[in-house]
Amino acid sequence: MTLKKRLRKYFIMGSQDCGKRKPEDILREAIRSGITIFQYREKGEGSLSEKDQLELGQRLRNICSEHHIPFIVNDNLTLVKQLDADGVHVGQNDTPVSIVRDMFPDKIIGLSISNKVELEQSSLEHVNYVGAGPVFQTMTKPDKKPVGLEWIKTLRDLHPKLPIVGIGGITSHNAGQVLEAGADGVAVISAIAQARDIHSIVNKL
Ligand code: TZP
Ligand code: MG
Repeated sequence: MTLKKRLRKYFIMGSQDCGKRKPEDILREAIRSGITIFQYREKGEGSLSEKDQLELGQRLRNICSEHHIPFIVNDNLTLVKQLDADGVHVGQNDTPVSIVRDMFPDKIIGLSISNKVELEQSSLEHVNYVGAGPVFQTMTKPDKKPVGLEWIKTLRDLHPKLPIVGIGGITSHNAGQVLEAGADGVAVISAIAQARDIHSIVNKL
């Protein structure tokens, strides 16, 4: 499968996103329901200690391997190595992608880009896909101003072939607009992690 296709339903989750449910159970159900790629993002309030992160990461990594779902790790390059992840996603304030590429010549590298200034500062030659957002207002990153569908359209116009995934405030109701604006896929946390009926939501995405 091409990476563009792999990005179509991109589920992101850490223990802090799961409420009372077990992350393993949510991931299994999301995979059964049709997600195409997964990112382990242990971050912010309620996230696990280093040791517990490694243990949960190993369990989630194994679930993805069993089902041939690419396993991406957010930010943490040590964890990428320890879990032998398929890829890593970094933001503008994380390790520069040129260094990440030197460390991991064959892994998938994703980079968040939210505006033209960030785009100009980014070495796209080291990147396999770009995360664009937050598209809509979201409680998962409340302090970051939404960039709207306009940013997806702009990025698509400037880079017709670049694999792009929209992120931030995406639900089963607005996912279609994100794809129409030019994204190859939608990345979601709360829409799946907090869904009452994961199967129905993943289907609608
Ligand atoms: N990056 C930009 S928005 C966001 C991240 C990690 C949070 C997305 O979470 P949700 O719950 O799908 O809005
Ligand atoms: Mg980051």
